[in-house]
Amino acid sequence: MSDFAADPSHPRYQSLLLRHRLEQAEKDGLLAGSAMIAHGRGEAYDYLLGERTIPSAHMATVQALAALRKAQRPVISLNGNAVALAGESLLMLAERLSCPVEINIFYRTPERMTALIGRLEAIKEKHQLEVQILGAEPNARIPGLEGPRANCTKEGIIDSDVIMVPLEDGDRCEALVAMGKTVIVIDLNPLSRSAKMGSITIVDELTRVVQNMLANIENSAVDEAFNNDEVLADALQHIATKFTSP
Ligand code: PTJ
Repeated sequence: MSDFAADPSHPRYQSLLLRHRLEQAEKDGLLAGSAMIAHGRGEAYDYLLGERTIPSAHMATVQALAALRKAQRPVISLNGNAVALAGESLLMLAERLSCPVEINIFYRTPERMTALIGRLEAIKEKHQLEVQILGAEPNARIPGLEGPRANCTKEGIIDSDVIMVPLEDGDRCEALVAMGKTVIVIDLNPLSRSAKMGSITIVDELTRVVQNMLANIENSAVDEAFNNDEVLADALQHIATKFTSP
């Protein structure tokens, strides 16, 4: 972040900071070609949600935390955007949850995998974190998916019971749900296939979600009445209100 010059008092500071992280990650070879497009779509939805955590997203975040804490084999799946935007806090969360992270990318190339693993190892070293980083040597495939994006590890994604997938694509989310897993989706677009397919969908911006999780880690309990369709409907309602209120 060395050449990031914006002042924290700037009204768009947070947005500029996230863009800067992506620009830097692009230079470092971490990102997919369409990463900026995905981010732009996320920004548009975030604007419509008021760039804040709406109450139903907070509820879903607490439910997700509770599921991760209760899980036998939780795992956090990471792609290029997730590492670029929130690599440090995601690894801190994984340590607090005592779970591994697995690099699992849609546009898989050996170069990107090496760059992403290298970035995570550097964060681990810097903060002296005890987190297992999986994905470098895939030994299994997600059933029902074609091509390199299905590559994963048995000890991570395959054997997990609860998996958190920030900014996931719909196909893979569907394949993970079909495997019987509890799939926690983080996606600002409540209309995306991933958002609709997920077991617990957090309609909120990734960096805010991870901060909220870190802040609430001791205070999460499973709510048996949790209803994911209501979470999605509430997010859409917030967006609709944006258009109808002055
Ligand atoms: O690193 P790879 O190869 O796995 O590729 C990652 C991307 C994100 C490029 C790939 O998965 C992709 O193309 O994703 P999509 O289909 O564009 O979906 C990304 C979703 O994430 C969209 O619905 C966006 O609204 C949402 N999104 C983008 N940025 C954020 C976000 N949701 C939460 N927080 C964000 N910061």
